[in-house]
Amino acid sequence: MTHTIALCHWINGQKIEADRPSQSLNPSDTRETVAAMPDGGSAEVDAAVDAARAAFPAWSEASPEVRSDVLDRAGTLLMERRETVGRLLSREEGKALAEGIGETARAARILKYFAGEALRLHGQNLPSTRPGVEVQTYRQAVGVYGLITPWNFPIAIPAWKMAPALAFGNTVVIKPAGLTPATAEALVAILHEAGLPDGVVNMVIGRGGVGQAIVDHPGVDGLSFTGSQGVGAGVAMGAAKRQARVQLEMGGKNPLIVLDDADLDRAVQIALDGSFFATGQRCTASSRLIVQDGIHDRFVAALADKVKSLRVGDALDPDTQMGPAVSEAQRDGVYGYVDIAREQGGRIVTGGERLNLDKPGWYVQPTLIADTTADMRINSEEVFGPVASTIRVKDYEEALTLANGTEFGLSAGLVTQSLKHARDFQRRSRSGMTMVNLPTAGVDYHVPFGGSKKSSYGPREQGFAAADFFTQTKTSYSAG
Ligand code: UN1
Repeated sequence: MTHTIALCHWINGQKIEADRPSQSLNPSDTRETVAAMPDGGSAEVDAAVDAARAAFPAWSEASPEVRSDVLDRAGTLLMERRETVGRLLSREEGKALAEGIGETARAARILKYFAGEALRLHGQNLPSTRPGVEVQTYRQAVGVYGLITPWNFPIAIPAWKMAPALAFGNTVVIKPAGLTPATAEALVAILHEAGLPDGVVNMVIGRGGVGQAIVDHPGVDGLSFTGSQGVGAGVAMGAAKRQARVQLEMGGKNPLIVLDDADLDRAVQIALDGSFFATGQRCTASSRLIVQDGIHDRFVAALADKVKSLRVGDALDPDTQMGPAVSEAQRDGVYGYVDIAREQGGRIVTGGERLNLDKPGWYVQPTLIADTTADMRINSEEVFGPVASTIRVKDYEEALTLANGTEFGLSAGLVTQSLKHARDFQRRSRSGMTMVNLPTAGVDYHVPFGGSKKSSYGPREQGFAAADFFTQTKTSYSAG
């Protein structure tokens, strides 16, 4: 048994004590409380926004070296502590320990990447249409950003929203997910330890009311949200009402096409990784496996073997390959979708049963469902769990049509040896990201991330695209 972490809000560089009516539990063993947390409201959000506004002038006007140094130091500290922070992440979120440590290292690298970007913010210099006049563009800090982050990447997503906001001179109010606040708090604490000035990052812990107060606050200039499509639509409406900037990353129903010419072992490994790693709780997870007729039966049989042999268990056990679902609601949602798929005619090839291990946790069986059709609910709604369904197609064109045929468009994959089909897919896939001979999930941090249709809204996140959202452009004309 490890002790329960007593969480506080962070406002103006101080830890603010409050009652702690809620807990985050260890999904691998729900007898263990990871953290006890406060339940903030609009009073804490008001104080946090005031602190962020007060900190903005000095932070945005400081040399970019000041901002760069803080991010670089925080990245170094986080990398040094990736084992302990990664362990906390896995205890609180339930992803396998190697994934928890890997995600923490990724967050550290994101901080370091944006430490460099702080110095590379650049504009353009153009001749005017009028002789003797010059036009220049600058990118400038915007103000206070409200960040609302999900539980499935409890440290990487707070890092990839906070790091560009800070690098470019903005200040922040963040609400971490209620299921994983201790992991996010570890990052906020490290930023302060690295020398972040008071008020530049403020964190208010709580439920939906905190998010709503941030969305509606007139002192928040921009909102970045990752989560469900329904909540995201509300964030966008709240932002539109008061003309705040907004960026949303929401769901996916990501297709992985496997063509007849694919290397079977490779296709199976790609599907396994994309569909089941991180317990399938990634918006980039492969959930629709669209498989050509000639390889279909061999692919389904070989993938089923691999899925069956995945070791499901306590996230902290080094032998575990797949941890539990994050919560009871999430686990029950997975069961619900498997039942619906069965009722609608899907064939459960492996998994699909309730899973009870030797300790109380939200464990689920990794599940493969064959013989599904595109119109079934299992192929149109996001499950967010370790479930993949296969759809049989006759050729590439049919596969592409199905791949594009959902309201989502985040990531799409193709396994093939055909350069012709690969190139065609890269152009005609209606998703924000395409993956050829790679899993749909697992992205780099130095390039843009985002989708089309109902997967994303607003400017792209991450990489060089992050400056589009976290700065505003000033156009300056001058004559000699
Ligand atoms: C990844 O696939 O490496 O919430 C990242 C999510 C995404 C991040 C996926 N925003 O799952």
